[in-house]
Amino acid sequence: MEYNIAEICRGFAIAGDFVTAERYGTGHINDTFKLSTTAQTYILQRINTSIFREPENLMENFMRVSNHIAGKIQAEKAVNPDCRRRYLQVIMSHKNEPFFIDENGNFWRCYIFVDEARTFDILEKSSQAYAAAKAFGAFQNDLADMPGRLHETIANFHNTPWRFANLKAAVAADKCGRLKEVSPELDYIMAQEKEYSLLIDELAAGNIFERTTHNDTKLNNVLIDDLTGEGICVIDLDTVMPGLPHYDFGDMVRTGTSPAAEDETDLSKVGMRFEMFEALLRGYLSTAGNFLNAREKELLPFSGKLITLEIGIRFLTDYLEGDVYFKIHREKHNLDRCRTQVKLAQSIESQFDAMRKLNDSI
Ligand code: ADP
Ligand code: GN1
Ligand code: MG
Repeated sequence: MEYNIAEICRGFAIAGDFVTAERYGTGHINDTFKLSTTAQTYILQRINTSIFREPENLMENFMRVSNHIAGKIQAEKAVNPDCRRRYLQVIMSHKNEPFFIDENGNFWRCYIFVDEARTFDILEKSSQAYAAAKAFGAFQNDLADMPGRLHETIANFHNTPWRFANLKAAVAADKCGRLKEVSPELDYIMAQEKEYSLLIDELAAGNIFERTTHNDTKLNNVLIDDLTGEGICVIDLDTVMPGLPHYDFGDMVRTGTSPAAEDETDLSKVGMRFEMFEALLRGYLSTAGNFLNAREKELLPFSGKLITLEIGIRFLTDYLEGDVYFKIHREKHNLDRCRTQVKLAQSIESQFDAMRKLNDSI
């Protein structure tokens, strides 16, 4: 669907006059535009409200998180002169709300485009992995003292047993007659069942703790500074809510260690690069290491396999249900995505002893 962006811009207190807007990024859920006016560049996003059912609550979370982080960053002004690039600066609507609802009921938000920085769908070097993981660890650390509990923007988001139960329901229904195509992937996923409740059981047993986490730490959700190579700004705050640190570390391993795209069809290219895992672990522990307890730290390598399989389960469920959740751009797109996740989980499994040893040595 196309939108009248020039008209939508008029809802926000932006600087200058509308010049252009182009679709931007590779996200699977929202619609993102890079917007230029005569004065400034912005990101304008339409929130997918069939997935995020309570967008006002989501934006309330967003403002609490970005204000909390902004407070910390501004306190460091002397050491960080370009602090305005380090957090998302939301543009208010003319009704002084952090969103604008257009005449068709679409829910929009707008923030300043952080220039001279980029995101990577595939990491090129281990220094980027270190920088990105350090930034996500700092994000968790910064939010550790934020008062109150955030809204859960999507219930059960990282509840792996629940995701697995949904997959089994989709298998039983086989609504689109696709089950026959997915046997190898499904067999592997079924065989790992005993692992799916491990983190949730550890939480229930009081060995690990709920914290405020990002929950979608795809490596393309952190902006890497062009000049310094530093992870300058954590973005995509839709799922920041109560969670486990492992959900974030696990998703970094899922998206930061393979040299292939999430939807690569040549599976021989997919696998975990150990040097990337090491850089992620060292970068993450450099900022998150001080608040994790021994058991939380011990479970980090496991989280890489778990979250990779969890997202694989979600792609497969969506494929069986007829591609109703993730945006697809070709036939079997969700199946291709599921296949890379299964291949990556197998690669992680085969290197697991070395991952654990490295983690124990840090
Ligand atoms: P999605 O939910 O669709 O993944 P994101 O919020 O991650 O949406 O935005 C999509 C892409 O837009 C990001 O991967 C990043 O490249 C770019 N982007 C988002 N926010 C900014 C920003 N404030 N400054 C510069 N680029 C941004
Ligand atoms: C979605 O919006 P995006 O593309 O950053 C999804 C994540 C998945 C990811 C898989 C709200 O993230 O949970 O891990 O796709 N976001 C939501 O690439 O479901
Ligand atoms: Mg994103």
